Amino acid sequence: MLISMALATLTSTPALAAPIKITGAEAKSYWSAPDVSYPPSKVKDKQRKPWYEGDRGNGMGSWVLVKFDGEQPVTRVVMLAGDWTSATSWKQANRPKEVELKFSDESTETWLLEDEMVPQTFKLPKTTNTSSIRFRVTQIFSGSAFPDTAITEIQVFDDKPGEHPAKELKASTTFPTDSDASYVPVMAADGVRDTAWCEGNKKTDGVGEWLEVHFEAPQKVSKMNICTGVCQMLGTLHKDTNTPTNLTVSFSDGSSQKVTVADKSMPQKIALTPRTAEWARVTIDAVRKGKQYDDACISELSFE
Ligand SMILES: [Ca+2]
Ligand SMILES: [Ca+2]
Repeated sequence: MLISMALATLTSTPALAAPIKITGAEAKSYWSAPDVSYPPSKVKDKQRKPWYEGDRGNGMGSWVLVKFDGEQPVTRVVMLAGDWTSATSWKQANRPKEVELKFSDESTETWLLEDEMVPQTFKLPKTTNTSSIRFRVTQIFSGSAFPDTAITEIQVFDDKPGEHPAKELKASTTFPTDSDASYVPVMAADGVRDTAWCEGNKKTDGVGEWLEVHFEAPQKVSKMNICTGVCQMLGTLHKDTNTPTNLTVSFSDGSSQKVTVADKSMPQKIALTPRTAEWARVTIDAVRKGKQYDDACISELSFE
């Protein structure tokens, strides 16, 4: 009895992670031209434009540093490696392959990355109190066209209650990757508003299609955070695709709830009847039609 209770406690331990606010960013160098520049602040703008190093050579040895408001207990770091401006530019520029993390107490960790256009997570071996993290690129995956290394976003988390980290995202269908972007489900869990999962059912306007978030462990769920359509800050692309307005949220415990979402290019927080679940699915019940594309998109989806 005691053993089974201990196990139950262990398996329901919530994987907590609240984002730590990045107050500033610096870099050894950055790429700029009269008409366009890629300063270090691009790693914290929640958009798909990246920081590009401006060193001579391929970017090995270049670094970007993010700062916090005083010392913070860091447990995990997420990186969108490479240039996420488009699926094409991601292939063209160098992506970090190995990064040295250096904390404000001078201690370091080495992070080996995969060569995939998906958010990548590094869990620190122990909670580290630090006021900054410097990411120094020590190995790269070579791009097909540009001899420069890019990082699109860096997100840093502590162990306080926040959005439940997603282990995996699944969807009923996915729009095929084109030169503009990838629309795979995880694009709805990358912390970037101008990347999205889009359904790929050519016979419908998206009604009936679904997106599912699997958590790292069973979680108490009481809120949904959602950015529907292509939830760009300027909002111009938002009108182009079908945008879900009515959803059914269903859970691994068999329960479900219908919700209405406002048609706006803004993150929305929707209260849910609290329950414990291992995964949550949103099924599209109705859409506002897009001007250009008859496909429905969701830019960000998370639960807390
Ligand atoms: Ca960015
Ligand atoms: Ca996104």
